Amino acid sequence: MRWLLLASVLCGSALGQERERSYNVLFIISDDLTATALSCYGNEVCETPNIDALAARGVRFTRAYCQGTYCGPSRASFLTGYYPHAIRMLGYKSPRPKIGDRATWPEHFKNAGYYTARVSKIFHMGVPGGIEKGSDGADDPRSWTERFNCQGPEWKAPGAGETLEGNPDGKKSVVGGNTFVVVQADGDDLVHSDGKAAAKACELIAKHKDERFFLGVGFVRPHVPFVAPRPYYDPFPFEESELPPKVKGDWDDIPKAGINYKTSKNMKMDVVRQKKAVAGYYASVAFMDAQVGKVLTALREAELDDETIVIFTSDHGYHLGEHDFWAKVSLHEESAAVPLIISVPGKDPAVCNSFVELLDLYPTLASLCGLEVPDRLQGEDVSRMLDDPRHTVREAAFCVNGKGFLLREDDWAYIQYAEDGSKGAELFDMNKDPMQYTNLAQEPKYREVVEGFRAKLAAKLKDVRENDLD
Ligand SMILES: [Ca+2]
Repeated sequence: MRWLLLASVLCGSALGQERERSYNVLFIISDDLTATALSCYGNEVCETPNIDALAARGVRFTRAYCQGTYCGPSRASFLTGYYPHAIRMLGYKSPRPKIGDRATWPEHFKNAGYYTARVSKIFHMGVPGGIEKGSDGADDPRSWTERFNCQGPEWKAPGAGETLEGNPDGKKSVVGGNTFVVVQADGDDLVHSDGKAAAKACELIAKHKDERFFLGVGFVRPHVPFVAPRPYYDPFPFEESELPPKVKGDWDDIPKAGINYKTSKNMKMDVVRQKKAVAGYYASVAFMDAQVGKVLTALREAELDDETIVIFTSDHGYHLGEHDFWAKVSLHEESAAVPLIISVPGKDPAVCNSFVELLDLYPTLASLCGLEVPDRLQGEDVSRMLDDPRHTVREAAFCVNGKGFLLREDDWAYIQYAEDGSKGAELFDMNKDPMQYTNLAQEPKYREVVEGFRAKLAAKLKDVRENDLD
């Protein structure tokens, strides 16, 4: 009898530990969201109370970087555990052919017995085209137990709309596509893809609360078109939008390859339209934040806060007029840095200034949930940072676009265009010049720093390409 009792106590305690090491994962990703738009990252105009509340109970990372500054490569990278150059993925296709039978991040959890679900955009999806159709995009079906697309009207939503891009005389009516359009939409949140995604996520949390789940919830705002129900626009009258400083001669020291694909100039946006773009972006962020709030409320109501790790991030950052650049792709700070908040039950809230990459999510979450961490993963397990925010795993974050490479260190940001550097380079002293106005790459004084970075970049790329995929 005593043995039985002891065995049951031992067994119970082992089960208890097992339970302790096992969590649900709620992964929330916004599309094209710059950290600088969030109030918990210091924005004083845009209001994001729900994301702020998550930051207040989790660890907020101030130096998190994406691995590719646009949807396709960024998402393919953190979902597979490889840098974009390892899977030769700089476009918008599914990474599956490149990884063969290797498990993606959600698939790794599925293989461990988790119920895994995708709600809306996790792998790449065209916005707004794919959302209007409600199609799967470049999804990876085997990653998920179930998947749900969230069709929405996007720029066709009834309301007051205006095309800001390529419309200098204001004669164009509201036109869609991947373009700067604002729509103050009639009706409520549920008209739109993100409103439907939040509702589906809430439903799945309630339905699967008694089993382990990995739930990926993708919101498409603030990706263009800037469509949100009218009340979200009210706090942001465009006349009051503040634009970043315009510095005379700002482009003179930026190599041609570093001038972003969207600029105030080539978009033909005057200052009024630029202000409307900022207001539309903020309204879209506020709308997305409200949807995050609904999902977090559902988690609390299901009494799952104590057993669920919540992650909030974006696939890359965004320019809102800095250097007269707009949108993504640039390797400057606004575009390469991402918001990242990780909340783990029982851990103290903190702000962590160590470098992390989105690539770290796969090994870190596997480790936190007691799953095997596959050796092949190119990211790092940063879970120790959640106990000790001073812990570091790398000296530099690494990020690419189709044309160039970024190495971001404590003191420097180094951007090189073309692998041989033949298309120019940018070097910024991030302590003295955090807004990146003065490119030092051509200054004789910094020749050694530049040479050092050239060598570090070559070594990094060699390392990235040494993988098990060929
Ligand atoms: Ca994106």
